[in-house]
This record gives sequence, structure tokens and C-alpha cells, in this order.
Amino acid sequence: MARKKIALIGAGMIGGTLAHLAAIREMGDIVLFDVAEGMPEGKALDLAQAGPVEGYDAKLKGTNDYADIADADVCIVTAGVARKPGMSRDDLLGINLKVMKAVGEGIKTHAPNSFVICITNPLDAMVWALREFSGLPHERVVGMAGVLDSARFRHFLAEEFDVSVEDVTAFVLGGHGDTMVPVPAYSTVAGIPIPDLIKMGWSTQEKIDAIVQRTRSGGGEIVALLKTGSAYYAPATSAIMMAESYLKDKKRVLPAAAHLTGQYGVDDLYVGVPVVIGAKGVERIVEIELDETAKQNFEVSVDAVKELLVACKGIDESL
Ligand code: TXD
Repeated sequence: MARKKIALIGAGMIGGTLAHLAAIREMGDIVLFDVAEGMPEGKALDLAQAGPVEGYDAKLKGTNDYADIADADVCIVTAGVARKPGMSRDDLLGINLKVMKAVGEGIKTHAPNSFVICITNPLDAMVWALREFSGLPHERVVGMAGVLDSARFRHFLAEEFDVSVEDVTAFVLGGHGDTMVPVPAYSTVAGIPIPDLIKMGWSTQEKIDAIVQRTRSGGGEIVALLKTGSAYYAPATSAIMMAESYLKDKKRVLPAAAHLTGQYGVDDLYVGVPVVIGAKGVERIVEIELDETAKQNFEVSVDAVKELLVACKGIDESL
């Protein structure tokens, strides 16, 4: 059987980390695409030279030509720019929307049968745009945010409870950003929900509330420390989990920005919900019952995504 092919569109900090992880895990041959000249080739060569030491066999190619992503099985999109001082959210939206147009068209022409994972911010709007421009079926275009947000939540919870991260599961819903909705009632240590752990004296409501807040602003905390960019190790590894679930038909239940068609009372919008990812892409949307607080928070989050989309559609007319 020929190796799988993974196309990374955007070869910046997350793109490079994705390539490294995909190579180490021998997920397949890897193409690093970017508009920057030389950089994707440089990263590909560097990573190829790590192969003999690490013991992985993978072809790594850096390119500025969309033709090189031909017949990719998975495309992971990080292309775009991050907000710089003085730029409004609409400026960022406008620039990245144009990038999604180019990327979407590239995928449509060269890799129309791939599973596409969008990472570019503002995530919930960009995944919508990428789906529109690529014309791929909705179940084969998803956004990565929930795996990262819940990983952040899990990390903080594991620290609080002083237990292995492996035994902590966490549930995060909604859009990526300040309005995301961590759900403690569905987050557990070895199956024991957080509210029960509070009753058992393992933590207090105040501490859990502070962890929820820290999770919500988890991306900003890292930006403030790094100063020159945003998080890349955890975002990359999160997208790799999603790609693996697709390539190996693992049918993992992962939170992702998926296209809703009435679930959670939301129609025709990409929002973060738990989904099953298998060989058909998003095979099922997991619709859970939310308590009143989670429901209200989810609605706030959905409204924020809708607002972004209205701005996007306004800009899209002029593209
Ligand atoms: O949870 C999440 N979804 C996220 C999202 C978590 C962290 C970061 N998140 C967003 O991912 C972040 O706000 C950015 O929008 C993306 C990519 O982050 P990264 O840190 O990798 O950004 P870089 O290093 O700036 O890389 C972006 C690359 C850069 O090399 C540009 O030259 C390239 O994108 N770029 C393009 N590539 C292809 N095609 C076009 N048009 C293009 N424009 C820029």
C-alpha cells in the first residue's frame, strides 16, 4: 500500500510542527506549502535530514506550487496572518478570507478528495469560508480548536487534582475564543464528574471557575509570554490527533468545529461540538443535553460566531 499523503498549507510555526509530528509518527509523505519562498523547502530538507536519526521514512517536500498537494489524503490549513497591533478584527478577517479563497481553490483543484482541517483564525469563520471556497462536502471540512481547548482544560485540571493527564477528560463546546464553553459536569477524572470531585473535597467551585476562565484565555496567556506569535506545539498535536482519527478510521470522539444542521438548535453554522471522526470524515455529531448555564453560554458563543460570519459575508461580496 502506498504511503498516505499529508499536505500542510501554511508552513509557519504550526505548519512546521505538524510536519515534524507527522514524520515522527510515520503518518505518510508530507508536503509543506507556503507562499513564502525558500522557507517551506528549507523546513522540508531539515526535517528530511532528521529522518535517519529518528528512523522515520517519509518523503518531505517544500513548495510554492499547489500542484504538489495533488491527491493529498489530508490537508491541514494554517495559512494566513495573525493580528498585529493596529489591526482591527475586520482587517484580519479580510486578509485571511482572501487567503482561504486561494487555499480553498487550490484544494478544490488538486486535492478534492481530502479531509481538510482548518486551524487559521478566526477559526469558526475561516472554516466556514474554506468550506465555501473549496466546495468540499461539509463532513470533510472541520476546524481544530476544541481538542486544543479541552487539552488546556485537562492540563489545568490534572495539575489541580494532582493526577495523570491521561485520566482527565474534558468537555469544551462553542466557538474558539473568549466565548468557548468548558462543561465541568461532563469533565471527569477516571469517570468521576468534576461536580462530584468538588463534593469529595478534591477542589472548590472557586478553583474550578478560575480554571475555566484560564482555559478560555489560554491562547492569550501564551501570546503574552511569547510576544512574537501564538501557541504552536499544542495546536499542532491537536490537529494531528484529528488527522489520525480520519486516516486510521479510529472514530474518536473529539470536539471540533463542525457544520451543524439543526443540532443544538443551530442551523448552517460551524461551531465547536463533539463529533465522531472516522474514514468518512465527520461521521456523527454528538448532541448532548446541556444544563441551563451551559445552554446560555453556548448561545452567547454561537452569537459571536454568527457575528463573525456576517462580517465575513460582507467582505466576501467584494472578493
Ligand atoms: O486553535 C486554533 N485553531 C489556533 C489557531 C491555535 C493557535 C494559532 N491559531 C492560528 O493558526 C493563528 O492565529 C494563525 O491564524 C494560524 C497559524 O499560526 P502559526 O503560528 O503557524 O502562524 P505563522 O507562523 O505566521 O504561519 C502562517 C504561515 C506563514 O508561513 C505565511 O507565510 C503563510 O502562513 N501564508 C500562506 N500560506 C499559503 N497561502 C497563503 N495565501 C498564505 N498567506 C500566508
